[in-house]
Amino acid sequence: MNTPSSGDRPIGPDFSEFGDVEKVAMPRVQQYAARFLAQNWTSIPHVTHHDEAEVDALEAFRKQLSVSEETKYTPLPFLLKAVAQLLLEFPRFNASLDSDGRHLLLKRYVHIGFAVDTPGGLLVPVIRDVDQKSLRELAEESAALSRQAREKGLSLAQMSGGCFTISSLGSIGGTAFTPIINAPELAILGVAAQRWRPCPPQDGAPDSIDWRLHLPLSLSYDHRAINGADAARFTRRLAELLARPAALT
Ligand code: CAO
Repeated sequence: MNTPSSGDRPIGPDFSEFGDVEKVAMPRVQQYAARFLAQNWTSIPHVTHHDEAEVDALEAFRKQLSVSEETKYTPLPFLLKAVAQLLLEFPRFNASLDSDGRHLLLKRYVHIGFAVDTPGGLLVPVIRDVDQKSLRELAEESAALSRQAREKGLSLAQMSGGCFTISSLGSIGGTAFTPIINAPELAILGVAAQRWRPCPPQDGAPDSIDWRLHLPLSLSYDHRAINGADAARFTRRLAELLARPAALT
């Protein structure tokens, strides 16, 4: 039962008036993330732009690669590879706001973080120089970092220096969400679960339907530095790159 003592001031209602309550400690990672997320959510003017990519070819290609090679390919390494290319094409997404409020600091390196759901809370390992790594290297490094995050945790150095973050909830589900920007980064890509949708046939044949696989994309950006048109161009180009997966190796 939660009975506040002197010095233990409740910040909300005393729920014990309504029934039994158990007080449990939040894991340290969660406590740290809570402070960081609250600060970012309240200090950054977020907008989330939603789009989707057709990924039939990507799905077939990654399954074929997973069979022919020993490495397992999920959509994540393809996203890392495509986003790395986009960060070079759209330098504003690979930047931070200068503290003087009048400049952008454009980064000449491409380090990308990705959110990992661990029993203790959310961790974000950063893969360095993603633009210089092969698809296979990215598949292996992201799998190794996810495993380490869940089993042993990560050092601060492994979670520092990111330019952009990817948060993929695709293996769990959902249609879209609003990821919170990982400051001092300016944007974060949320990915939900891919799903088959009926579409008009590409050859225009009447009375027929094509089923195509769609990957939902949710791009949150800092509106102080990035405009909606930039975000729409970014996700459209991402969809183009994901539609030609063989070029992403
Ligand atoms: N749609 C459908 N299936 C997907 C998918 C998507 N968008 N993305 C991945 N999958 C599939 C994978 O292909 C794999 O299936 P197969 O074994 O059949 O190939 C399965 O889901 C499991 O994938 P995974 O989770 O092991 O690997 P991953 O590379 O897709 O993701 C990681 C790794 C670390 C991103 C993920 O495990 C994770 O922790 N996600 C949660 C991140 C999170 O909590 N974000 C929220 C932050 S905001 O609060």
